[in-house]
Amino acid sequence: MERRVALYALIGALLGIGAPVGLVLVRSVSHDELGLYLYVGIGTVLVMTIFGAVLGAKEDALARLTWADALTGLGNRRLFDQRLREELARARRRSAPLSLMILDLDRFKRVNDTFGHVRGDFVLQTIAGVVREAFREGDVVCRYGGEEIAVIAPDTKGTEALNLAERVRERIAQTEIPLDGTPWKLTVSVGLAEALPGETPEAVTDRADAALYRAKEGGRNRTCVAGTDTAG
Ligand code: GH3
Ligand code: MG
Ligand code: MG
Repeated sequence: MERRVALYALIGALLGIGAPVGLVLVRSVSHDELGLYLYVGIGTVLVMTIFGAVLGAKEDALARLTWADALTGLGNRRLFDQRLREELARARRRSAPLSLMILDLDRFKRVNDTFGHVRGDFVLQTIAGVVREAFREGDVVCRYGGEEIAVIAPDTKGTEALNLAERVRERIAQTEIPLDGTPWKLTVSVGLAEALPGETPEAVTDRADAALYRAKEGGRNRTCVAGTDTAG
């Protein structure tokens, strides 16, 4: 048995044993029915509630770890895959628009090569913070790959998403990140696709990716919007 399973089973067993033992103790000091009801009614319920809350809090913490990217605190790839599937299905049911953006840091390898991976990580965390701040609560911001961030924007048409993407791109370009005392600026390229009716997660991701590729080819620090054909 796993150690934690054994530990919590033991705590449960001790609490279980404690209940009748407590009952005997209560009985030995008082034969009053009220004392008995108070013991069972309040004592047992309180102990079970606290035990349940402790387990629930631990499960919450684990769930956060399961869905979060350890470095940036954004959603991880697993969350992205799941939410894209769910949000596309929801958009289809409600005939609502949905946009997907993939942001890729430009020439990020240079940061690592110049300042080392630890500073590179710091840059990634900073940019992740800027992106998260720029989007609404209902938008899903995830670390898609190494230095790529994907944003699912439900109920958002491509034209509206283009404004959002441009706003965040400009904000990043203006952000000064202190590296070894020198303010460092970097840019991102963005690929954007509005989901087509009934489109699969893979297909819309492919189109956003192709648009991102065009943004890179076109000189970086720009947003490209996917066409409606599969070539992006
Ligand atoms: P481009 O403009 O074409 O995107 O150039 P780039 O240098 O950003 O692209 P490339 O794919 O050549 O390099 C991506 C770099 O991102 C290489 C890799 O070391 C770095 N990277 C990926 N994940 C992490 C990470 O978690 N931490 C750090 N420090 N670097 C990372
Ligand atoms: Mg890059
Ligand atoms: Mg990349």
